[in-house]
Amino acid sequence: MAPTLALVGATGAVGTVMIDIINGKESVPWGEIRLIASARSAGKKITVRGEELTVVALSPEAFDGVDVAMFDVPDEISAEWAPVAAARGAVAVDNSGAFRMDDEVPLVVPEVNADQVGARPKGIIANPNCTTLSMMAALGALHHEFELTELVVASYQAVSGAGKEGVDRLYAELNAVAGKPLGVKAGDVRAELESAGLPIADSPFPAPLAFNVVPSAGSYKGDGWYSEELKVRNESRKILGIPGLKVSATCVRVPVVTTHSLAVHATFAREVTVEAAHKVFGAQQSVVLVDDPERNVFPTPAEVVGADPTYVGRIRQALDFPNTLDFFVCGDNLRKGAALNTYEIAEKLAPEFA
Ligand code: 11C
Repeated sequence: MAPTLALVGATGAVGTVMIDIINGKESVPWGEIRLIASARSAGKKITVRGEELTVVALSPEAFDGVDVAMFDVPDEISAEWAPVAAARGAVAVDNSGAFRMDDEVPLVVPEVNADQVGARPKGIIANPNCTTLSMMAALGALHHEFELTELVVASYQAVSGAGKEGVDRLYAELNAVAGKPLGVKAGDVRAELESAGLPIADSPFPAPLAFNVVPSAGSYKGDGWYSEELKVRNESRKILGIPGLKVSATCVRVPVVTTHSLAVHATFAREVTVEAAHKVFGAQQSVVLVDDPERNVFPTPAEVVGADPTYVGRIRQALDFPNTLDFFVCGDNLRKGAALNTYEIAEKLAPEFA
């Protein structure tokens, strides 16, 4: 019998993208697809692959008969309910941060470490943070060939990483400043937002996003580091299987709706050239090379949004650092960065239950 797939958080932002991904597939390996959400959303009707499904409330019984349960919910909901799903016999594929650094939970990017889906003593597999994920297919391919030893990244993160609240805030700010000659005097954007009834105290971001960039993502963790920067370091090490990898990240929020970008400075144990990197990326199904600087051809988030692959460009040899490449990566943080990677892991599991 074809396996049963559940989607927990079916009505949320990532859950909605997940349903789009499932609907866009030519074929899927699933028999039943079950949509699960909070009691507030239970009863809602959503069409999946031509069939109108009714969302059921999250409960232990909702996992009965489920083989694979994908979780796109906040950390605390996953922390409580992924073990419940696992106890009921499902494999939980969790997109939250609740289990990523648990030694008994593999952190999987199928292009890099698909072999780890079987090593899941807790019945849980974690999906990485969208910032880490946005560069991982490209970085993993280079690591495989040249052995990564050091990684320095700066992120340019879209507001949808902070959820619907982040997107609503950016649109509201842009609306409030539209057509006004702002960004020319310190504090003028902040003052304009205040007078438009949009004080920063009410924003999910600690500074204006309009006409601005904000060097903070996630929560402050002490010693100068924000949570996103620590996640990039810890998760990259775990996914690539390099516990001692030297990593330094600076995560920055930018006025982009969806698609994270990263400027990557990667050092390898072996000699690497731009030509060799082009060849490696060219052989990757999920990496698209957009790299013709003479013609100003490179990836940008506005042109990558909605796409599944990781886009890479601006590849160059660092002038003063041996065995080092600098490049620019764009990846849709809601697709490969969240829903798509989770779904790809789920599909890898399907044959176990067929
Ligand atoms: C952001 N990367 O852009 C975050 C969102 O650990 O799954 C995802 C947070 C996470 O704000």
